[in-house]
Amino acid sequence: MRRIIVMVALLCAFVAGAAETPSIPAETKEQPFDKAQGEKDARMKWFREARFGLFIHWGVYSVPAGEWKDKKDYGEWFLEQTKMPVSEYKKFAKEFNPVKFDAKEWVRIAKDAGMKYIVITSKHHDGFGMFRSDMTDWCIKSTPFQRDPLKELADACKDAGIKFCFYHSIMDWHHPDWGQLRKWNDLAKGEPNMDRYTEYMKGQLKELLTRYGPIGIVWFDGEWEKPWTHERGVDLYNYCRSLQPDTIVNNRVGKGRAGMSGMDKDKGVGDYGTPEQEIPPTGFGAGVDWESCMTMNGHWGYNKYDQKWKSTETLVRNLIDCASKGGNYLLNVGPTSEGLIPSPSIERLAEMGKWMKVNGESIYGTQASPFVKTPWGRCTRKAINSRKTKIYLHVYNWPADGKLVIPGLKNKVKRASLLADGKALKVKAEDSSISITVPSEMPDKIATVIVLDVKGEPRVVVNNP
Ligand code: H79
Repeated sequence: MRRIIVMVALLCAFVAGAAETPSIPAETKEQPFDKAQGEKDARMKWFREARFGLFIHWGVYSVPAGEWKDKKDYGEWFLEQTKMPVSEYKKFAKEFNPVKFDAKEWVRIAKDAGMKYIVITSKHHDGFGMFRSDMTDWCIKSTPFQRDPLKELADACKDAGIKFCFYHSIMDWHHPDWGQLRKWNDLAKGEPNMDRYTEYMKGQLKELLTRYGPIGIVWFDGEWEKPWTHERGVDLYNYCRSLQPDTIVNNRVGKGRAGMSGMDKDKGVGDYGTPEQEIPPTGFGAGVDWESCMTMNGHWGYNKYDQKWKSTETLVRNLIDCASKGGNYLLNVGPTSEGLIPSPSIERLAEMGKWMKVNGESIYGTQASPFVKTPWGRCTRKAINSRKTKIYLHVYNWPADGKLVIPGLKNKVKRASLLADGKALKVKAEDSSISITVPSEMPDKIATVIVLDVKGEPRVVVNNP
């Protein structure tokens, strides 16, 4: 069923003609009530409303901070890329002592940015556990730090009303039983055994899903190597939900992911699609959940040389772009080995928060744009009740003549206003378009949001120019 939905959605996306089209209309077909779908809708509710989350890539790779010998471009893939013997890599754990880590402060930074959930690496591909695990010493217990950062974050999230989630790598370069054993894993003896490995991973997941309170999402990754199979994915999905029935599991638990575009091509498992470092050219229609994860510079894990930061304008517009297509934006930070989020990240998150404080209503709990094309920017919408819809126009290109034209909208517009100050704007219905008189200066250079109050469901002429 899911496979069919995704295929149809992809076909629609293809027909709609990728690059310029911000979204395809969300089709709502009358269907008999489906119990499994109803259960999923209830479980996904917070995720669909949240729209914005913080990704945190933190591990012992933050000690070398991206540099080794004559290269300065490493991140969380340090171990695989340098091919350092695992026995040598272990020294970074001994040097990992993030005494400046302050869970409450990290959660405050996320919350003030307008984020509703935090996904942190409990274990990345190097296998190192950022929590106190009873299953292995290759975890925070072997560092001078000794504290449990995940526990501290889980508690701080609970206090702040933020959903706490973790990223857990399936691939493990350290564990001797991961089926694709690295030559430079000098500590591994004997033949790898995937059944044993799966038991180990389940043991850690049991710790994570029973000791840290309610977990919003289990965010798997590293599923693409051969030893991982569809059957193991199905089993792991069921295992996570047997421990916490309400938890959401991403599609990287299984083998269905179509590369970096992140949606299922076939044999999908998991609750939602995970585009990585890209935002899909169009949405996928109602009922297909997804979240684009992206870095703020060019790395996930901390790299002290990478100062190629995206602008606040780009970051806010990426968030809007995701929302306008019915998806979430999971924005990454890579903290240092001292336990600090880099200040350029903090500054940008604070600026995003300023925009969200004024305009958050146009993001949270919204649905994809009803328009095929919006040349002036992006659009989201929210059904207020069966008779009322709010349409949010996110304007990037301010009209030079002071008239913003919305072609193809058939509904009667009861009111148009600036979201920032609620001031009414003059609306004129023309033949097949609506024209709004706007201030001559663009009030918010990042994106100015105009709200249209319309009667009923949005009705848009398809193929509007
Ligand atoms: O944790 C961050 C990265 O370390 C991790 N995912 C984000 C969230 C990541 N792993 N790999 N990559 C990023 C890039 C890898 C891409 C490839 Fe493949 C792996 C190319 C071929 C195998 C996955 C499977 C993408 C295409 C096919």
